[in-house]
Amino acid sequence: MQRIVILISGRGSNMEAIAGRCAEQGWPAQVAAVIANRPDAGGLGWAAARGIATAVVDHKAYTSREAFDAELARTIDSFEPQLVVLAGFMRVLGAAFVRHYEGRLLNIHPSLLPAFPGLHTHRRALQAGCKAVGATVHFVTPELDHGPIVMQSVVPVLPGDDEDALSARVLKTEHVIYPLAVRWFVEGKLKLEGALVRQLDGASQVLL
Ligand code: NHR
Ligand code: GAR
Repeated sequence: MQRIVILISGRGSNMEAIAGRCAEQGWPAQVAAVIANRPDAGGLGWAAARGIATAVVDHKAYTSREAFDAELARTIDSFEPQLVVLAGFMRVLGAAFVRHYEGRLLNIHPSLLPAFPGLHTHRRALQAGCKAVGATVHFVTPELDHGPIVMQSVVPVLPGDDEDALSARVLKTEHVIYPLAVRWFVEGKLKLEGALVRQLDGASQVLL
């Protein structure tokens, strides 16, 4: 049984989707812990209610990013995970942290990377007049939102969309592609080939 640790900052709907699918579909994996950088992260209650271990490493309690990263890594490693999943985790992680989890750290970003890395992606996509947007699951590298792409989803931008409408449409697809990408990882179906990720069964890596 592989162990997955999920990092969250907020409501944790992607965490719910992953933990739910993992349990329903009998993956060769279990969610060993959910860790938040904010004590008030809504997803902590959901996880605890399902008997999943939870922990908080409050970034406000650390004087440097390096000190926060080190304590976060210590907490993660106490659960001995094969995979660490960022699910709405909102702190940029340093190069030392990222290198420690190289090849076993995934993120979902609510844009069609490499477009709109960083924050406020939906607002920026609307301002740019994009007619399609989406979400990207990628391996995390030290450069923010630039790691090898595992899977993407694509949705239309519709007339009258505001940030909330767009983010809700994208989020629905996140709940499909993130569990699938995590399942592929724990089943050994993902192969990193330099900057590219191949799905070994030849399954489609885009949800249209
Ligand atoms: N760290 C590295 N090194 N590489 C990535 O690809 C990362 C990462 C850490 C988080 C998620 C993320 C995203 O997908 C992520 C990817 C937070 C920020 C940010 O600027 C940017 C990107 C992402 C998450 N955070 C502010 C900070 O100062 C704080 C914002 C807040 O607390 O609300 O860290 O887009
Ligand atoms: C998701 O849309 C995720 O893609 C995004 O935050 C939301 C988290 O929702 N992530 C980022 O913006 C990373 N910078 P959730 O807590 O309900 O999963």
